[in-house]
Amino acid sequence: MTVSAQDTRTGRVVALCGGIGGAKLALGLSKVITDERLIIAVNTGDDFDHLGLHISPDVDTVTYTLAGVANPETGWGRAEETWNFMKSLETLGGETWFQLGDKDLATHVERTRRLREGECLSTITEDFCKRLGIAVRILPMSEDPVRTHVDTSAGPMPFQNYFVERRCEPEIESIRFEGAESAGVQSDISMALKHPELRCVIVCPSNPYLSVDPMLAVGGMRQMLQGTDAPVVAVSPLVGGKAVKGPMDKVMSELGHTLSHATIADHYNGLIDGLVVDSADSQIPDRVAVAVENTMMHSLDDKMNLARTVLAFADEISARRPMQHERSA
Ligand code: FO1
Repeated sequence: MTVSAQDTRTGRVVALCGGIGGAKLALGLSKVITDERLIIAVNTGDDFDHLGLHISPDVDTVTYTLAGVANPETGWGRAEETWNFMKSLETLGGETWFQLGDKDLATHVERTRRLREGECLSTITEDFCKRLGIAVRILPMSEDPVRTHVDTSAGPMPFQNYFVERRCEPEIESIRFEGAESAGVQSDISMALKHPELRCVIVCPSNPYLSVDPMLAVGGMRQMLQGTDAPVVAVSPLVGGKAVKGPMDKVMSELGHTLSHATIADHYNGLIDGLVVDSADSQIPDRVAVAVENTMMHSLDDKMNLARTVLAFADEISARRPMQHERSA
């Protein structure tokens, strides 16, 4: 049974969100905080130009998920898709390794047209959200181009060529976020992070290395997270000691990391006040508060329950936190 109790606390919540895993918690949050108090800041490091179109995969995954039109099997693209465009493209010898459904194609064509007319990505994204009936705010992490590139055993390549075209087969050696340093955090996200009324920041259970790190690399983002009095709470993307899906296990081991909640806590060292994990992990440094909860999200109830748990955990950390003047005394 879905408890419809909505969260009435004031204060903005900013959720940092990448692809599919993060989108599940973003959906849960959007059912608990149902208006513009919730800002979902989305990774755009996966963006790329393809077939002459500007494609923003994580923005679209989150938008489609919150609009209830995402493909339930893949998590990306639209439900009830048709593939006439791809079939025709194949007959013309076009690139078909990146699957673009007919409904999904409209998003890329219209976004590309509006970008070319000089509109910024956040304006376009918010307009699409309004048209899809989404009441919370979904914003790209930056208006400036940030592009994830991976250095692999098969040489350097853009993220989508690694993740989709090469199906994550090449061994990953390092990850770079081109343009991140000179990029600025999207202005509404930045204002929310600096706002005295900020309630908390939530790092959704996205891949820390591929989906969250590009966001942390955007100029000023780390400083804002370290500078806020609001608690920053992350949800570990590991369940049962493994990644839920996607290449996380492979990426983490190829980067030399052990698969543990402690590794996640260390990775976010100095940025997070709390970590929500599916099982206790005694190696987590005690500077990080830990909540042990079910973090596997199958049903909408699971997503809403985890959202409520994370918000309550953040509020608890706030309540325990000495006020600014006490701390500076
Ligand atoms: N992921 C795939 O594994 N294969 C695809 O053909 C594919 C197409 C695609 C089209 C639009 C879109 O928004 C996402 C798409 N994705 C596809 C997912 C995409 O690679 C994302 O970057 C990942 O979900 C990681 O966030």
